[in-house]
Amino acid sequence: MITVYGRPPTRALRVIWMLEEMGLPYHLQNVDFARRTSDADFMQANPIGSFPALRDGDVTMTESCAILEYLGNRYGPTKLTPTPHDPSYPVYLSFLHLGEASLCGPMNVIIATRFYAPESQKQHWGLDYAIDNFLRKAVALKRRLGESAYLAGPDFTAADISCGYAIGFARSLGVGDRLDPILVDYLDRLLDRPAYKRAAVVGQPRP
Ligand SMILES: N[C@@H](CCC(=O)N[C@@H](CS)C(=O)NCC(=O)O)C(=O)O
Repeated sequence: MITVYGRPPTRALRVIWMLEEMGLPYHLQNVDFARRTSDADFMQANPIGSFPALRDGDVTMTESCAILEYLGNRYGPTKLTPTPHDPSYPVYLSFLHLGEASLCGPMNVIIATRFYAPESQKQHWGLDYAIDNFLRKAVALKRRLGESAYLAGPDFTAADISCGYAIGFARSLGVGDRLDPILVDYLDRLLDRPAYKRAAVVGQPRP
């Protein structure tokens, strides 16, 4: 059984969304975010202490977008992860990585500042830079979505999970009104997917 460490709204959401898209069974391992570095089982799965981690038999993995690629290739074939001979592969791979390396990663500083910085340091140049940097790079998505329905072409792929998560993350940080309408429309299309809707409530208390 596949075990996912971490839960929405952290980047574990990317992994759970992928599992839901693929219809694969999984177990969600509840780890308290605040105490995660004292959780021996979690720290063994992910020694750097970030969410998510994945355990699949003898395999342990970290890095949300690498896990998407693993799941598609290990349990595919699936259109969610185009393979190297597919003409869409280069653009797919670029956006799969762009979603984390260029979009989401730099936003950690926004989260950390908002929640953990002392009051006197909550407003600073680096924070505005991180937001402007995200918005400038998100233009690459807008340009691509002017050419095709999804980032890799006509089909939804793991690249959309990667970048869609990043745009949703930015919107949850209050940057929504600075997002281009094309990106807002794209995000709304992604969030309307049944697999996303199932993934987003995983681990939440039931009403
Ligand atoms: N590049 C990593 C980033 C992981 C990451 O930063 N996760 C956040 C939660 S969304 C976290 O655990 N932050 C605390 C930390 O890194 O110690 C990935 O995509 O999995």
